[in-house]
Amino acid sequence: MSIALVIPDRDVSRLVAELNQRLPDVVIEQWPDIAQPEQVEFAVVWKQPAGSLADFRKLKAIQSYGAGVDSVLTDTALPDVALSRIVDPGLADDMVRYLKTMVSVYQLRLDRFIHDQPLQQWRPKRPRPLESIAVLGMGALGQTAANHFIKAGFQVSGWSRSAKQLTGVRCYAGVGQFEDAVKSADVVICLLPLTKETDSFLNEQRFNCFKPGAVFINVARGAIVDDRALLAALDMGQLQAACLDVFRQEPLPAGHPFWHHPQITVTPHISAVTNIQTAAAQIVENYQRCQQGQPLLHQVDMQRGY
Ligand code: NDP
Ligand code: OXD
Repeated sequence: MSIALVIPDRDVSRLVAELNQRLPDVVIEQWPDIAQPEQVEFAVVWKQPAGSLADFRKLKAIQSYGAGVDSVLTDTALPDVALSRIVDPGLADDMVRYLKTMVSVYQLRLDRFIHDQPLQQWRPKRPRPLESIAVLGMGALGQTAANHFIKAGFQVSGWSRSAKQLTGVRCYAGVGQFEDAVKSADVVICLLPLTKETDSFLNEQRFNCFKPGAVFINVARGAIVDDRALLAALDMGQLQAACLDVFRQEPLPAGHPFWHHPQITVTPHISAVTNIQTAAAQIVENYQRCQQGQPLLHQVDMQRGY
C-alpha cells in the first residue's frame, strides 16, 4: 500500500517529509520513481502527465494538490475513481491578501506611477474612485473575497452557477444574469473554475457587459479569458487595466503581448499558493478516509468539472 506523488513541476521534498512524519507506516513515492505501481492506492497530483496514473491498478482515490482540478481532468486516461481538491481557509486568506493589495494598487494608480518611473515622468493624479466589486465565482475563495470587500466598505455583487443568498452581496446566477452582475462594478474579479462552460467565457461579448473603464483581475485560470478580446477591451478603453495572475500557457511565453502591455500587470500564479502543512493534513485525512471506505473531504463533482 503506497501513496504516489505525481507533481512533476514542483519540489515536493517538504511535502514528502510532512507525509512521512504523519504516516510513518505508509510508503510515499514520487513519480516517475514508483517501485511497485500496483501497490499505489492513493495519488496526489498536480499537472500530472497524461496517462501517468494508468498503471496504478489498485488506485482508490486521487487528491489534487491544488484548489483547481482542471489540469487533473484533462488527462483522458484518468482512472475512474473519486477526486478531491484542497479547500483551505488559509489559502482563501492568502487570496484575499493578494486581491486587496491589487485593488489598493489600482485605487492609488500605482500601476501608472510604476510605469512612469523609468520614463522619469511626473504625472500626479487623484486615486481612482473604485467603489464596487463583482466577484465571478462564489465558492470557497469567492465568498471569502466578497466578505472581505463588504467589510472594507465596497458594494459587492457575486455571480455563480446556482442561485445564492449571502448577507451584503447582490447575488446573481447563470449566464442570463451575468450582465446584471458586472454592469456597475468598478472592479471585476474572476474566481471561477476552468470547466467546459467557463472555457473562454470572458470574450468580447462578456467584456462589453462590463462597466466602461472597469479594472479586471483574473486569479482563476487563464483559459477562462479570450486573450485577444481582453487586449481589444483594453485598447478600446472598455477596460482601463487588467491584473493577471494566471495564463492560458504557464509560464507566460516570452514575447506574449501581455508582458509589455502598459495596462496589464502580470504576476506568476502566486496569488494563493498551496500551503504544505494544511495540504498534508488534508491528504492524510483523505487517505485515511479512503482506507476506511468513507467519503473524501472536498470531493469534486466529475459531471460539473469542479
Ligand atoms: P469553488 O469550486 O469553491 O467555487 C467555484 C465557484 O464558481 C462556485 O460559486 C460555482 O458556482 C462557480 N461556477 C462554476 N461554474 C460556473 C459557471 N459555469 N457559471 C457561473 N458560476 C460558476 O472554487 P474555489 O473558490 O475554491 O476556487 C476557484 C478557482 O480559483 C479554482 O478552480 C482555481 O482555478 C482558482 N485558484 C487559483 C489560485 C491561484 O493561485 N491563482 C489558487 C487557488 C485556486 P456554484 O456555487 O453555483 O457551484
Ligand atoms: C490552485 C492553484 O488551483 O494554485 O490551487 O492555482
